Amino acid sequence: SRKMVMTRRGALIVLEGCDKAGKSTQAKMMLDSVTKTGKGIRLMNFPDRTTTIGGIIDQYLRKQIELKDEAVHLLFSANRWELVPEIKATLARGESIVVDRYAYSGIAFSGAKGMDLEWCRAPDVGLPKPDAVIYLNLDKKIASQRGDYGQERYENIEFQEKVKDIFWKLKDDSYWHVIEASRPIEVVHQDCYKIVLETIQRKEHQPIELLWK
Ligand code: DGP
Ligand code: NA
Ligand code: NA
Repeated sequence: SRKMVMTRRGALIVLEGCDKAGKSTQAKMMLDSVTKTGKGIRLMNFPDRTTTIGGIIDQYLRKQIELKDEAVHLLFSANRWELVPEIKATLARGESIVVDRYAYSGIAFSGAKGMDLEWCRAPDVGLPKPDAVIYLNLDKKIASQRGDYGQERYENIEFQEKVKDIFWKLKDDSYWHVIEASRPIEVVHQDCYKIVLETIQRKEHQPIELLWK
């Protein structure tokens, strides 16, 4: 006998924003809240420093090695592509994913070095398109009040300002949600949580689209 089974797919939710906007904190809170509802959800994080490519990226970020801007840009993109099978398989079995950074960081951080934005976008064209991007927006004054930046590459206020300008250019209101991240953590979480639940429901029977295609 044939049985029609309407399997639900998970949603791909991306958190973006400058360093110190609270992405990792919000990602963990989201995992807890959604898990409590009984829905499947997991976290992913780019760059994923645990892979072979991620290991090179890690050395680069910790300033242990130098790499040409173009080369490192392609490594960050390759690091996303190598996780695509896992992303697709996870969504297909009905589990949602909250991703800490994605292709937008790829363009914003390379673009902040002065690289051509279209060149930077090309290698990420065709990645699974996020069902929602939650952009955690942090005023530069408040960012500086959140304490010193770390010691890694890119962790300084001038560079982060350039990164932010490019994020703003990439913003696409058809699936981006800008959330003011200077408010209390729990308030920010409630806003993010509403977006995630709504997105999971709205997309459960929709195909996964391709980014920038
Ligand atoms: P995180 O582990 O999220 O703090 O990211 C490490 C740093 O790498 C952070 O400064 C942001 C930067 N970054 C994340 N993704 C990319 C990317 O695709 N390209 C470049 N150039 N930098 C990135
Ligand atoms: Na960082
Ligand atoms: Na990350």
